[in-house]
Amino acid sequence: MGDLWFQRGIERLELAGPVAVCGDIHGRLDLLDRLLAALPPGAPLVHCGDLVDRGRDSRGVLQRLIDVGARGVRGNHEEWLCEWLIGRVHGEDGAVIPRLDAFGRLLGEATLASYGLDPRAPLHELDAARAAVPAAHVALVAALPLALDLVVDGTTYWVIHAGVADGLRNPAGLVVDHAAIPPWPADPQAVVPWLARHHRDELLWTKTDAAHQTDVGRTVLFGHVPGPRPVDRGHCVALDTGAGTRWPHAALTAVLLPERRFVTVT
Ligand SMILES: [Mn+2]
Repeated sequence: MGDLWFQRGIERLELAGPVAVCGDIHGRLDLLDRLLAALPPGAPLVHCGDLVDRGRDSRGVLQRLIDVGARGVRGNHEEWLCEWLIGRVHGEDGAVIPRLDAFGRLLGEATLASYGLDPRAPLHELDAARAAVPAAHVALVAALPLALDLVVDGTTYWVIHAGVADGLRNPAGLVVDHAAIPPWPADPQAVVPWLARHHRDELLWTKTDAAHQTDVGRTVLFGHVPGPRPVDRGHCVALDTGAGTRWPHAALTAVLLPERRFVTVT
């Protein structure tokens, strides 16, 4: 695998409806199973990434997604898992850094526990324990693209974990006007491929809700920013309803395409 997964960009996926596209799952196998039971029989499942961490059963979620043949994209939480699996959790100076301290215990802790590993074990022990992750799970995570060019019954959508923010963010988190960043593509349909090539972190990390998503000429289905309910604004659909958060109303939501009907389970 090596560098390959850092270069993985866009995949095209053509399906017949109904197709379900779900938001962040974050280890909530219970919600995933409830959602699968609530979907039209045989409807393919596509996910927006952030499959692991936070909830109790990251391992179970990955296995279920394999079992049902789900497709989807990489979330920022899979990014960490990828880096650990190939021994790339390094600091700026190249030294291996304690992943939990460095990432505020958000990335990896619950995932490691679901594989029977002690997230507080010394780093060398954890690194030696990578074999606890089944090869099929490694393959699933490694194969996740940054964006899915999804076609359902002839209509095209983008599936992107963080969506497409209405401006690139500088390191301080401030919006930089698109026009100030040449060569921002003039053709809206070229924006996502351009971001995947030049600013991939925008598609994985930038936190913007549905009110701050740019129009790239087709509907963008995204997760990453939990909200109390899914939002369909036409050019974008926000699907993260808090699975894996401690909210009392934490829910998992999918939108059924092409009719754009939401299915939410709690
Ligand atoms: Mn998330």
